Amino acid sequence: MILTVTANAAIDKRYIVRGLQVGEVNRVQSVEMSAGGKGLNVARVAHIAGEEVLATGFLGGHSGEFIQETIKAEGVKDDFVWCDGETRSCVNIWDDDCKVQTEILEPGFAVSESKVDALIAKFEERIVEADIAAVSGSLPKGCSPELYRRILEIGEKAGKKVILDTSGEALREGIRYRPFMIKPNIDEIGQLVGKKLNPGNREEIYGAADELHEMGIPVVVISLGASGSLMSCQEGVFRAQVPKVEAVNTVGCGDSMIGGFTVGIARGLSMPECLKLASAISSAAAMTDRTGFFRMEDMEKIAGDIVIEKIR
Ligand code: TA6
Repeated sequence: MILTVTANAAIDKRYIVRGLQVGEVNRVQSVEMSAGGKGLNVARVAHIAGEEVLATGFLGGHSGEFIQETIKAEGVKDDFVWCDGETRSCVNIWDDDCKVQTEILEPGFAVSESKVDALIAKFEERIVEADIAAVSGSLPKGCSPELYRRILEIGEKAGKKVILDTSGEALREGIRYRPFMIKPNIDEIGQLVGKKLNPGNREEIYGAADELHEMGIPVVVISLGASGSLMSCQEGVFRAQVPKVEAVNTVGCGDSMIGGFTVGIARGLSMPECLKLASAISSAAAMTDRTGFFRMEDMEKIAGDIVIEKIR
């Protein structure tokens, strides 16, 4: 079983507009809503790939009920901590004229200390039956990175692998508690190792990933966008080259990649095999309008064209 934690769930609203004008009235051509927040995208993707998934985190209000009903209908099991606030909405505006994407993310409701304790207790109970856990996304108001520290410590005590996919202070704090895997972007990895990295300088990026790996994080994955991704782990440093796909929505592709890793790890694949599966799922996710979703047939077609190269 794969366990996902989404502290800051969201209803993801994708607006399709034509020629977005800041400061003007903009009419939306079509709207799509999905149960989102990074961990829920991970959960859906892992379920589509055929794994049993349990989603936990915080939910509240009518939006929380919408999310619960939606994931239930999609086949994902859930055990959330219910809070007094209203789960946030995150808006992703796709301008179909200039093919540009704009994201507007709400901060999320305030979570009390007793609810944080309740989530920790749930995680401690559920991690026992899990093969792997993925803890993803930002923290809602009132929730300090302490939440992720406590989760990572429980995971370590239970002898389970915990992936931490977050950013900012939560990531800087989190890496001190040795998550099994992180997936920072180039700016974030630069902040973690204390130097600004040049995206064009591959050697510098490989070196930074190695540095984090040597700090005690078994797997460090860096997305290089359309150029694929890079992974530093015990077996070496690997680069995944992905074929060019007809991308229609790249929101949630990073979450889909994490979903692919959870599936590979739960199936006992080697890390390079996990990278291949995760890259295929993430590329397939870019080919659909729906956020945090992919079609098996797209993934299977892409998988054969992914090249995993050992760099050192
Ligand atoms: O990665 C896409 C996404 O998960 C969206 O579903 C959206 O809800 C957003 O990211 C949330 O990001 P955050 O960093 O605030 O948790």
